[in-house]
Amino acid sequence: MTNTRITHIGSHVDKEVAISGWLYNSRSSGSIAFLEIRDGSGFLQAIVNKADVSEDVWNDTQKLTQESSLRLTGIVSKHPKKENVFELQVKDLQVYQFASEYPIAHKEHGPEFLMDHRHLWLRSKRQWAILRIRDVVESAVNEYLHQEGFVRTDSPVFTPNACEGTTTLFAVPYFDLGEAYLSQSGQLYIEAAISSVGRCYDFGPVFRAEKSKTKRHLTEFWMMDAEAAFVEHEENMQIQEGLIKHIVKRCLEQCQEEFAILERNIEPLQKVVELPFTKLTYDEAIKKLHEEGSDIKYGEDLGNDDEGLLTQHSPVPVFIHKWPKSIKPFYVKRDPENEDLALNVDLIGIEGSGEIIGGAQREDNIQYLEERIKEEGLNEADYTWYLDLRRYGSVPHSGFGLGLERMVRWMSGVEHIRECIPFPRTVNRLKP
Ligand code: AMO
Repeated sequence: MTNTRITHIGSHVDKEVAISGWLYNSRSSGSIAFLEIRDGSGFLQAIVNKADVSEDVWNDTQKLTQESSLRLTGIVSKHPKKENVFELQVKDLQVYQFASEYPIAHKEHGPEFLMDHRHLWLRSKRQWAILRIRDVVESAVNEYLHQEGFVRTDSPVFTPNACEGTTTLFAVPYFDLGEAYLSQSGQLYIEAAISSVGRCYDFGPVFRAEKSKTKRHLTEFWMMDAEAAFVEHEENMQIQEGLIKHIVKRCLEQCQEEFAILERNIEPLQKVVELPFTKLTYDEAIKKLHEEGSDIKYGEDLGNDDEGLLTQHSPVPVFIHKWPKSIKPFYVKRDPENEDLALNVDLIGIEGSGEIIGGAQREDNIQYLEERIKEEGLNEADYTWYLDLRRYGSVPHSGFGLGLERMVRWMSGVEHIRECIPFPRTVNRLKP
């Protein structure tokens, strides 16, 4: 007899197999019990017929509680009506544990209750689907970047200096060396690594002490920072577009079951793979926003509503590029055609997903960088190493940062980002 996982069950029709898992749901009618089993790879209906099993097995079946862990042996059969759906006709049952009364019943629970029980909530079908979409997104990112010649060179989490401004830093005491900060982005470090490997990326947790309590903000989230030597502004956008298309394509290919569980309409995603992305300069975006009735002033950052207005009729994500340099970080290169503008870019996703990527061509002129570091009130001594990169073989280069949970939120079509990371950290939540 073969041990198998639910995902492979279709290749064992009419054969006897054993499956280990948990009881997700069950119902009984007279002498027949229907057990919905999950084993991590999928969900399966197992049918226990009183006449086909021993008295002990039948008694155990009656005692099973939600989330009891078990091993079932039986014959695989095709679902009588549904294509590609299989069932297990149970012959034997071994119970690893009869679970205590499970706190998350199959009914509506409030979000705070579910968040308090996140360690258990992860087992629900919906959370299972999101975790798996997250995994597909991560794999697709790694796959695309390797395909494009990027080498993974991960960045430290403890850092001596700020990357994205000083207002959102988490400080931690660091032995006799004073304070360290949890990284806001690994960008500055991968800028160093491009001079070794040409194109590189990191992928890991970053931290922002941002008090934003929106559906898109976490205090700890995962970011993929990519950086490439000799790549300038336009090509930077091309790489980003290629990456997003690749992720969406992989999700469409590999997440059909997950999308069905989440009732996610995939039509908009198909268009994203096929059509070229839209590009608007910041100036054009402001003009468009005014036409749409927004009261945003030139020089302001785009808010949630503005991003919504700019993408509402677009079938594809929209690049907003060349922002006023005054609202962008010190490392962004000035636009040679207009010194007041920066060669940066934000990619705004469709379907209300908001900003997915932030990126820029980097300033390669050392004098200008020194001025900008002073202007931003940063401690120059902390950036000496970074300025070395502009001393020894400075090259034009660009990069970008993709927020993993923003991408997962968009792909899954869920409303709140807290469901897009296994254990979310937000302003109000540190547990479990
Ligand atoms: P930026 O600050 O735009 O750029 O961040 C890059 C991307 O990270 C995601 N993101 C967040 N996700 C969840 N919660 C948050 N609080 C949060 N903040 C940002 C977004 C965003 O587009 N170093 C630059 C990138 C670069 O130029 O290479 C940076 O960090 O998806």
